[in-house]
Amino acid sequence: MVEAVETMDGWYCLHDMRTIDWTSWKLATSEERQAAIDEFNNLLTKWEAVEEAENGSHVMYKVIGQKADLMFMFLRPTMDELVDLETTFNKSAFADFLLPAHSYVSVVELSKYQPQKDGVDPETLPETQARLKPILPKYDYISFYPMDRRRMGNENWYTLEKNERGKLLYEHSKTGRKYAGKIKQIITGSIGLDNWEWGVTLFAHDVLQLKKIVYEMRFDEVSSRYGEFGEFFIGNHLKREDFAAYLHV
Ligand code: 76R
Repeated sequence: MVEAVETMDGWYCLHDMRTIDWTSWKLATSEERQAAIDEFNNLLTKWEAVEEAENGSHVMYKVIGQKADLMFMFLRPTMDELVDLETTFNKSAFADFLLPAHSYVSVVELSKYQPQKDGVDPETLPETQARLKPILPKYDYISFYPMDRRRMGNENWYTLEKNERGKLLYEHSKTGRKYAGKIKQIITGSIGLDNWEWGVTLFAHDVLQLKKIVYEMRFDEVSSRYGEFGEFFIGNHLKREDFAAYLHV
């Protein structure tokens, strides 16, 4: 039987996409709009305190295109905290003006394909812990998409031996490393949690690098033979200080 790989799992993750109901936002009085913005700013202050204490992280992006208007990515140590956060957000006045567009549930994941060095469990290393519980970068652009590993005919990831999968991922990582400093990637696992097997979140300073890395990776065997991709969401960073101006009507 083919051996599975052990995963190291970190913070739980919710990608939360919302569409703004501009019609009702415009119909609200300016006092109602201001109250919604103030309350939301208080929520942001709470989330920032969580991030400051390194108990989670979040980012907020403006989605380009009609799939959504806003994309939040939330990380929390437990699924309970994640659902509490979502419920509190849903109860806020600002959420009255938002329509659900999409969501994706996963957990930050690293795998143990590489052989252990000096018998040290990589999960115990501080650098691994930092990657499993990342403070999300606030880069200008984000790209999120879910993906699967193919299991069809001769292209079946799940019948490949573990060392073979490890080799293919090592090749993949060499492509990835070429984008050091340009792209920051966070892989979240969602087998058993959501409809696809992984979530891929990429952050970039230059939006074109998102296209370049995904294009180049299409030619890595692990993607060309074994990658299946879902819907892409692309966003521009929405800074807290720009939030009120963004909503101004
Ligand atoms: O964790 C590590 O950095 C070790 C090497 C590595 C692994 C194991 C790595 C490096 N990745 C790994 C696993 Mn990746 N990654 C993707 C995508 O669009 C596509 O074709 C694929 C989407 C991108 C853009 C990307 C980027 N990677 C994985 C897995 C889980 C595999 C499994 O178990 O099957 C997926 C789904 C996945 C997908 N990867 C890197 C990158 C980049 C930029 C790196 C280099 C990171 C660095 O060294 O700084």
